[in-house]
Amino acid sequence: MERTLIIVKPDGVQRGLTGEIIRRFEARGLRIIGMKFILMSRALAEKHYAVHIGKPFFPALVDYITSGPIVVIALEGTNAVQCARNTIGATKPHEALAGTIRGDLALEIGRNLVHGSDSVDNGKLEVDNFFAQDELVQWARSTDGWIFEAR
Ligand code: DAT
Ligand code: MG
Repeated sequence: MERTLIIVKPDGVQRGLTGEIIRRFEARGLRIIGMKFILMSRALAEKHYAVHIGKPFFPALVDYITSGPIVVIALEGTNAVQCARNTIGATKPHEALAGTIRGDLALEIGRNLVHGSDSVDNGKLEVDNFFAQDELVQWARSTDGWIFEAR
């Protein structure tokens, strides 16, 4: 099943929005298979955001994501990557639609609360960057049949 990596960024944790953010993904129907509360090292931040190395905002991005504790969540579900991105909303909060996490709860791009993988391949890679195999739980939810249509 498709996987995506979600991060409640330091502003989400500091603002007490961790539960509200996780609630939206749970309510969407995505299945949690891993979750932990960590500080991201600069090395991991530079790996996670490697695609942005050299851009003017890169130093501030690394400072921000390493500035305090985060919650990292691995989710599984049908079209998990695109569904989670839609729940998160556009990168720039002033462009994010109302009803999305960023559209409801954020104002600025450098404080946009949450990360979600941007492709199916990156979903797999990012889950593996943040979780060891024994930190991921394979489980069947009692509600799976009401969320995933058996085919
Ligand atoms: P997203 O987080 O929506 O996947 P991204 O991968 O393009 O967006 O960029 C990662 C983060 O970097 C983004 O959440 C905020 C920051 N960022 C991206 N573009 C930026 C810009 N033009 N100015 C400032 N920060 C930016
Ligand atoms: Mg991205």
